[in-house]
Amino acid sequence: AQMERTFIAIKPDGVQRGLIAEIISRFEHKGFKLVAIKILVPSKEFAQKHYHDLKDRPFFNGLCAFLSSGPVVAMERESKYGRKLIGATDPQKSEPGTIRGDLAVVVGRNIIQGSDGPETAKDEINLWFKPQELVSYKSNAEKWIYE
Ligand code: YYY
Ligand code: MG
Repeated sequence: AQMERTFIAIKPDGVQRGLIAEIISRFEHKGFKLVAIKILVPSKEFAQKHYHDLKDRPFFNGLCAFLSSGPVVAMERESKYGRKLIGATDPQKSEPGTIRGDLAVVVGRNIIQGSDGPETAKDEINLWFKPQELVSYKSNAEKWIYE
């Protein structure tokens, strides 16, 4: 496996429920390298850009209204583990042990966004972060996490 960049966002429900530290700790404990992090309230237009692939779905408007309804914690992280920590889109179908499986109940309040692959990760990171917001450093933990 190769080091993969991923965009992760704690949605307004996760922030309001006091789950920022819980969610961040899961990625931190799994050895995901933190490259960028910030808190912001996205505009509705920004949410529409982020979810542009879903613009024809019936839930698009509500989804964009929800994402822009309060603060979101946005991150870029790097790992060789993929998106299994997050769990299936519908928390009713996510396995216990995953973030959504443990902490969320319904699909419209599934507390976290994670890019679904390297291509969408690239687009999402470019949308949410300016290049100067990404921090370049050597993780000293890596030699203990990877062989
Ligand atoms: O990547 P992921 O968040 O797991 O699912 P997507 O298919 O990209 O959908 C984005 C977002 O839309 C999802 O996290 C909740 C919402 N949504 C919904 O409200 N109802 C659906 N039937 C499907 C998705
Ligand atoms: Mg998605």
